[in-house]
Amino acid sequence: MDMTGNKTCVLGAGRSGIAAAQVMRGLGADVTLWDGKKPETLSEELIALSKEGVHLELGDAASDFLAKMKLVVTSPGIAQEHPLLQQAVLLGIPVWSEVELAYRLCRAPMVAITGTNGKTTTTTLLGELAKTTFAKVAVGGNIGDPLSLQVTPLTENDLAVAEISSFQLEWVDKFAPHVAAILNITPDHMDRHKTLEGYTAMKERIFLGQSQDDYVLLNHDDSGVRALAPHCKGRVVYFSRLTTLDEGVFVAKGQVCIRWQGQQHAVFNLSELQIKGDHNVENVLAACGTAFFAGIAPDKMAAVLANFRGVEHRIEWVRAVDGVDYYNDSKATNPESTIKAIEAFEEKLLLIAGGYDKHTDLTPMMKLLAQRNALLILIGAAADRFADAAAQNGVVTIRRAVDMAAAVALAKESAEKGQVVLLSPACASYDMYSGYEERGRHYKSLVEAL
Ligand code: UMA
Repeated sequence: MDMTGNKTCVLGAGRSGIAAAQVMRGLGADVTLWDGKKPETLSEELIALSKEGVHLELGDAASDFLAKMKLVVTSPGIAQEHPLLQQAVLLGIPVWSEVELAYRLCRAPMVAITGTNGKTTTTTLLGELAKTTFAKVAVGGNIGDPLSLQVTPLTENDLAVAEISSFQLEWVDKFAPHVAAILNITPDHMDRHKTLEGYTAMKERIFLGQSQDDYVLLNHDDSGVRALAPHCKGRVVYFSRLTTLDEGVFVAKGQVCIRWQGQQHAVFNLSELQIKGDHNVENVLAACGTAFFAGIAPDKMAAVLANFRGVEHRIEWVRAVDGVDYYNDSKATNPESTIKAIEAFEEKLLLIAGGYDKHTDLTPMMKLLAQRNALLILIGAAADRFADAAAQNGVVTIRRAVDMAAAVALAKESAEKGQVVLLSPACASYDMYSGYEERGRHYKSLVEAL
């Protein structure tokens, strides 16, 4: 794509925005990068970008700079109601999310994964499966590495594997991955999308651009996801942990099976799977299914699946201290994700939870904690609401900690041999950290120091 001289504006100078600015500058565009941060907080990276010719607009800058733009590329963290986005729409300037930019630049076929939970594990596993077949595999998107930067070097013979969030789907237009998957949908990001319907409508944009030559994998076990089938433009393929399907990806006699166009492939014996929990079986099914439709032969999958040890911050074993196992599940930023982590353990749990409050319903999670007689240690801005919900739903032992260090110290003091300490916050981290990665690494460093 030649962007020579095109006046483009990127909103947000985080990971996505910096990547979009770099990529478009490389294509010859005249890029302005805007961020709400004050000019005095300029990072080294931004100083370098400005030296490369990217114009910076920082803080509550006058928004008249937008009028001259031919294109606006926005970061996922910026809400649709943001005045600059509203202004761009009023001025008739096309607005793309950073993943729309990535899609337009990507020469390779793309596989895109979305869902409320399990995206990162499925995307990572699919990336590993793809390496058995493609010379170059780019893995990016919500997983952390901005997609636009990852896909630029790819050719038609390579594969792009993308983790896509609902935020990234807000401003898509031509985005049409060859293979898409929706893992599950439960209420999340209600502060942004307001209703489950609004959130679901955003998620289904992952397949709305597809054609009959494309594939969309839907979780048959999730009624909300299954109900999206009539909206699909590509060929619908189901995956199911619970039901044997006439066609699709499912579990039979402990084996992952792919049945498609009259042929059945026994892919992998689940007894060899190293990652915990039923939710991870669903992630494996989705990864195998998307891999199959991306052109990866079923007989190449078993060795990768057997060696896969999961991803950082996702029910990640940190260490054992005095017979107590410590796990880091910092990526659990909503109650459903925390419920899955709780269900993955049989041992008595000491759960560290709380953080930035997304106002999700806490009842099922608290009921489960009460039933499991778990000890709950609360941190962060959501602690009051979590404590109320816990008490109302019968959680007996509720403790407060001023910060993560105090929470880990309290867990150490309270845990007995054979028990498990689990950080699985059910909240975003923005009240205390820059993201769940920083939160998880801080927790791990505290556990390492015990
Ligand atoms: N900003 C403003 N005004 C605003 C909002 C943000 O100026 O109203 C600026 C901030 O000052 C900051 C920048 O925008 O400088 C941050 O942009 P961003 O929030 O979009 O963050 P990025 O660093 O670009 O990271 C984004 C994703 N972040 C979000 O969706 C919130 C990352 O997902 C993603 O890994 C990264 O792009 C690369 O693709 C993180 C995330 O929390 C992991 N995702 C949510 C989730 O998984 O639940 C959706």
